[in-house]
Amino acid sequence: MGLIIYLNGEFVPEEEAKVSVFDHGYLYGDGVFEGIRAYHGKVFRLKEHIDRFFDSAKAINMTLPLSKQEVIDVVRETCRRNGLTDCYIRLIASRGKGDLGLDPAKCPVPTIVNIASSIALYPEELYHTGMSIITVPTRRNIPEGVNPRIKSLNYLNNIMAKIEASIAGVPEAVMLNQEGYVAECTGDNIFIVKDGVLKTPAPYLGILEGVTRNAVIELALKRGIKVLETAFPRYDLFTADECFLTGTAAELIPVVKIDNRVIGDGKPGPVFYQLLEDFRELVKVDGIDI
Ligand code: PXG
Repeated sequence: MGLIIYLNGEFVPEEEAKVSVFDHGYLYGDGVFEGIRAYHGKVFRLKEHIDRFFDSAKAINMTLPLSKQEVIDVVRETCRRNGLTDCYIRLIASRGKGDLGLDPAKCPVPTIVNIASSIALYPEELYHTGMSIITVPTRRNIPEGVNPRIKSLNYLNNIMAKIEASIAGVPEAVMLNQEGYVAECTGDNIFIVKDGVLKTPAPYLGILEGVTRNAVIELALKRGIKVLETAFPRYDLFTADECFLTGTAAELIPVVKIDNRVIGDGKPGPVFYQLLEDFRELVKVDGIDI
């Protein structure tokens, strides 16, 4: 059965959810988006996603035609209309229809779309065996260009890295920033554990400040684990006791090999298992009701 899609103030069947080929989201990747998840009838950290959505729009000088509360209600209503309680939600604001030039001033009205659909989960086995990933030559966008903190419709930087990983036969890529410090993966943030300390790249290094990342930092602090948001090179990956990734789709997923080198003892570690358990409890209670 087809989905009901929110498109510019209306809920329409997916066959009717059409956007112009003159939309600058299509012509130039000019726009922003969010990937959100609902668990058991609650949209996880919806307020944080909406805040980031509005910050992304502000950063590209786009004024959204809806208030934050209206966008929250659009997200909830899209879930309700599709009868979904556990789902993946894709909220998109593109610059809107304009002419063939790149001037956004020719696009008077942003196009707002929201999709709620079933989620493609990683196999549960991966949470026990761990992933093998590589660092790739493609560097993360420099903050002075398109700042990675903006969740923009320009994902080519990450897609290039993903292609490099796929060619090498692994599911994910570690991207370094321009200075060679570890930044993040193509759609996930990265954490390491060394001597009981949890470390993750700081936002100024040029990363998307993940909602899952921030939740994991809070959970770790609650457990009394020391957390450092800092800069580190690949050396710290290779010498880490544990490594894992965080993201809306992945939740927390362990990494046991990087560039064919074994991380720690080659198995997901105790800090990972503790935080995954805490996270899976958190999603049951921390969210806005559909
Ligand atoms: N870094 C990047 C570059 C991302 O795109 C994250 C980190 C994790 O952020 P959250 O807020 O989700 O914890 C993302 C997440 C998907 C998918 O379907 C995920 C993202 C983008 C596109 C698709 O897994 N972004």
